[in-house]
Amino acid sequence: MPTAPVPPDEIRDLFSRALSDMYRAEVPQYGTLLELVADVNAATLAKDPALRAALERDDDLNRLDVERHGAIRLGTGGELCTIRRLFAVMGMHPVGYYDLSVAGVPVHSTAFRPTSDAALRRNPFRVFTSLLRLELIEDAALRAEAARILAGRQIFTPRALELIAVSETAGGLHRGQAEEFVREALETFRWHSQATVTLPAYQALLKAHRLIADVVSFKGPHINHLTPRTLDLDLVQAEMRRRGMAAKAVIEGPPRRDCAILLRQTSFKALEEPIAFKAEDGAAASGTHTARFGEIEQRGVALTAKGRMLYDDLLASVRRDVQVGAGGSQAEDYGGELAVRFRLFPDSWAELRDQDLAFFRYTPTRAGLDAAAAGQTLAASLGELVARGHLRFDPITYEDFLPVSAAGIFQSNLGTDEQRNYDARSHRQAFEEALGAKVHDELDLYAQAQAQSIEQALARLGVRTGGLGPH
Ligand code: OOG
Ligand code: NI
Repeated sequence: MPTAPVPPDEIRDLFSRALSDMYRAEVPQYGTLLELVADVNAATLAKDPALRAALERDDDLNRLDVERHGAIRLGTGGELCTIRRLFAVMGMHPVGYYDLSVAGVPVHSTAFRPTSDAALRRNPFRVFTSLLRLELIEDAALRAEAARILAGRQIFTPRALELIAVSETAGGLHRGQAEEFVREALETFRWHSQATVTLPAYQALLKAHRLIADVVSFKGPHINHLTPRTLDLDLVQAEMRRRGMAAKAVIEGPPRRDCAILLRQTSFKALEEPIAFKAEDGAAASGTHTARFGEIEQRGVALTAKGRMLYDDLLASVRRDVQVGAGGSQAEDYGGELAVRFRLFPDSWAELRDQDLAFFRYTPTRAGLDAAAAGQTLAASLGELVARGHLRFDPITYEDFLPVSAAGIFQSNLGTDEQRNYDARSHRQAFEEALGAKVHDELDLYAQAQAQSIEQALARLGVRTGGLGPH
């Protein structure tokens, strides 16, 4: 009699820890970064008890130590479809569509991540997953050659494929299978120092786009970074520079604020790694490839559609007026201008809530529960319940990515800090067809989390929910 299936949340936790160990062994700088982030987080929490209390209330404190995101780049629609099934075994589902071609990067992407509050609390591990858009290679012969190479590779082990199918048909994996699944799945993310193409073929791909060479020349989609979450990005950035790590010129995302919004990110340059290319006429050639890099992130509150529009407008206005050059020139002007323009974005939790710019999780206060227990009639609107101290609200963490920021991270890791703004059509439908599923809308997920918290809070306060708006 087989044992009960292992919860997908637990498989994800096992996998993310195993991946982190593997990456740490492969890229020592990642280990250094983890230590640095842990130190900065501990120091930040020690001097900011209010932040500690807020994170505790939100259950964000427990997950902070294991919180990471990674990224991979896939070559074919078939690979994307199978990776969706692989991530589903671990309770990770595609959320959001990111079109990076608008920033001159020939990919489109989604993020596989847990979607429920409970699963996010357990381990919020996410993987930013990109699909190469071969149709953007202009040279027809090269395009055909790249397609041929990709069609001939299998990035999953036979046993991983079997276990995905077992999980789908049996509704889960038992303990032994889950552990085997983690080991087998890890193989897809491993680094290979042997290219599957010859040096001249690699160079031709490189000339078309560095990213194309990275996807097409190898046996699998090596994990290219794993990013810990810090509570003070500026401090880690300064410390990275002090330790001689080549941090990118600009921090992506919003400026530093009292009330953190969305996502701020910075990365340090890719490592140059030795590669053995496929032998040609009996002669093997060695060379190097840059793919892997380090990144840190700081997460803030998730914005509503209205808040996001304001964010996008302010960011676009800065990018229009201050263009950061390839070597990072103008980076200081950019940072300064960003801070100035974002003064238009309210920076208190109360204003963000009143103006419906961000999502919050509501909980009854002790006073509220006491008043309810004493049989008092409580206020009939959320705003009044908050004003009377019967209900409190805390920011809901942004769990996703930002397309403009992601493009900046791609570009810095491809060897340039230049900001480019292109126009291109989005190809979401083709992406979802390859994926074999629709991506979840991240705004729906945040709205649900907020609505659920309101419903539960009001039920505990004994307030009837009919007709209550968010204010
Ligand atoms: C992914 C770059 C995007 C992020 O955090 O926005 C990213 C890649 O380079 O494959 O990781
Ligand atoms: Ni990243």
